Amino acid sequence: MSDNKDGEEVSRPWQSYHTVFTNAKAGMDGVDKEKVQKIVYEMSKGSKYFENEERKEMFIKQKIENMRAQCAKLTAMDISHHQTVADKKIVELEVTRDLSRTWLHVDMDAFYAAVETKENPSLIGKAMAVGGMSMISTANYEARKFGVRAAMPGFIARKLCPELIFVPVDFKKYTHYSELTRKVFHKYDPNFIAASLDEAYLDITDVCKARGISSEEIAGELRAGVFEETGLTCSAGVAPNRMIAKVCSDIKKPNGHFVLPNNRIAVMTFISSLPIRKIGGIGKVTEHILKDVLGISTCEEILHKSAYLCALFSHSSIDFFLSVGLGLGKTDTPQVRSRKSISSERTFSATGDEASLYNKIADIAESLSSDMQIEGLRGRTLTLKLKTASFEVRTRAVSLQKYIYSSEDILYHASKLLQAELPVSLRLIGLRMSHFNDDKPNLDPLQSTLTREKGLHGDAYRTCLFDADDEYDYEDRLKSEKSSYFEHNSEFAYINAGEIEKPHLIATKGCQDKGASPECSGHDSPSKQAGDLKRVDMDPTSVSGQSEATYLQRFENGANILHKKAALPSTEIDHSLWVDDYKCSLCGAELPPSFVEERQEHSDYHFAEMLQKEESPESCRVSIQRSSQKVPVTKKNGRKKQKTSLKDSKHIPIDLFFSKSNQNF
Ligand code: DCP
Ligand code: MG
Repeated sequence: MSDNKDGEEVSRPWQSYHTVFTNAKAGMDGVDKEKVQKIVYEMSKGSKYFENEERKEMFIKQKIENMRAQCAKLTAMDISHHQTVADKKIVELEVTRDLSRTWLHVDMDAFYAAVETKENPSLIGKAMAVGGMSMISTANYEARKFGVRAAMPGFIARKLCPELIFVPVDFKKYTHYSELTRKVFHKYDPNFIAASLDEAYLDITDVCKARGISSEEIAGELRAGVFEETGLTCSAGVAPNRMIAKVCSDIKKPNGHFVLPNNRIAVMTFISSLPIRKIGGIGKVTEHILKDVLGISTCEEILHKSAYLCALFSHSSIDFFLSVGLGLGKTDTPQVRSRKSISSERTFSATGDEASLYNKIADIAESLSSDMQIEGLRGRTLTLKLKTASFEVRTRAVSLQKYIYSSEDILYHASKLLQAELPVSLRLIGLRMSHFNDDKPNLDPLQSTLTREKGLHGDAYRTCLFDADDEYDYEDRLKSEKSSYFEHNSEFAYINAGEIEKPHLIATKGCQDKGASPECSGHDSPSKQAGDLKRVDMDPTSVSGQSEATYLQRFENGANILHKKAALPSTEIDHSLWVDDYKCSLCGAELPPSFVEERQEHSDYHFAEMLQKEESPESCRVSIQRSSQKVPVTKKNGRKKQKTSLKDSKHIPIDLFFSKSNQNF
């Protein structure tokens, strides 16, 4: 728990208990924060989740202390040197400022709740939440006044607001309304970027010009159009780039818009007093560290402390922070990128039964093969992902000399990989195929690395310290480690038998070269994503387990790699959700590893989806597929599963909720 004065910490421990549930969303300004914190604290206390939060907190505290010590060691000469580097970077970044485009970020107000209310007007004016006792997906603005918010377990929400009405999630409805909103967005920017069902980025530069009207008028018109089409309200933000547009759309929520003029002074003034936490990509941990180590609370203060940032962080992080300080963000429309991998995985109750594991891997091979055939793909790197009963995640990969796609070939190689791991008790098996036959050899440094491997090993089954795809990034990253005390706010990688499983620390491909810019957190629409396709099958017999896992903490004191056993932050437990460690395998949203809280929220979001699907009578086995479809979630093989009624689940222990969340990704 954090640094309250000792006396206070004993008597009011909840004051230092900050979780995602206590973080304010729009409409929660007047909430009695302490009351919420106390209830959340009391209802979580003693749970595995709580313990994990405490461990995370201690870990961050340690980081902060180390970073402070590192700062204290800086000499005047060091600081002057870092200042020169920082000033140069600022000049370079400033040159990239593009004020020629106008971006609009639109976000529906209390989306799921609003849809439910539209369909059932008796809910108007009543505090309601969409979801159930284990998790709520969102709450309307009436409920938010009580501190009820998305991603909160329903039983805590009910404690905060005893009158709270729960409405079950119905994705069909939200998808329908989402489609309607997109029809409207399309009129203003046919290439709009759908960030999620209820959110989109539109480049309105051309429409403003063509019609000779202001961005303010477009924002008003678009919102009115959405209301006309759907009967739902939305909020919008207009700014010269996407990062700021997103911040702006929250300012007048609900049912309003805010326009920031396209000039540098307006941007700098806006950004100057903006709390860093408002920026997508700066979550609880980053905020904590920047504040406690460097006293940075606002975006402007980032620029004041630029020398220290350069002393403490890696290049990509510095670029990101300085971009935030300058109010810079992406202004281009992302291009379609080609698919890099395709995968299929299955979660099930932990088992060590070999026959059963082989059956499962055969199923997965079949499913992967059929997906590959649909896409016309052949690949030659096969990666096996395993999650053990104790939540360790392992990957093993083989680079083949020929391209394969048939289920027999996949199964043959996958079985060999699996065999080397036996005996083992597993709760998840995944297979991923990459390096397709249309990949361009020799143009890609990754490819040449792989070729070297191949030369050495042929088809030998090797333990993959990191995915071949990531090798280049990894090496690049290692180079910067020496000077980088602390790259991202949550530097963890999984260990497996003492080895690095995968460089989760990588600034992310596709983001790295852009300096892990805030726009890497911009959620691209599935149709615009770098294409990875992943199928996740939830086995109806899945059971919950504990959230412990091992991780490797890296970069302590500059260069060393320390192995430690500890609980993972929940975001990291969900790491299998992130393809290539930055793209959400379910919806394609991009969130680099450093975006800890956003990732947690994001996985909570999908978890809510999955829980609802698990709980819904018609579907227990869920297949989720992300490709160029607009609707990323499809159901298959419906099987009945007991539904948790609100009555029955009056007292669901919080651990059940969290351990369930772990199993799902
Ligand atoms: N959602 C979810 N789980 C979360 C966050 C969101 O299931 N942890 C779902 C429900 C929301 C929808 O996504 O209705 C959109 O998310 P927003 O963050 O935009 O939240 P709302 O639209 O509900 O409210 P706001 O008015 O703050 O945008
Ligand atoms: Mg919304």
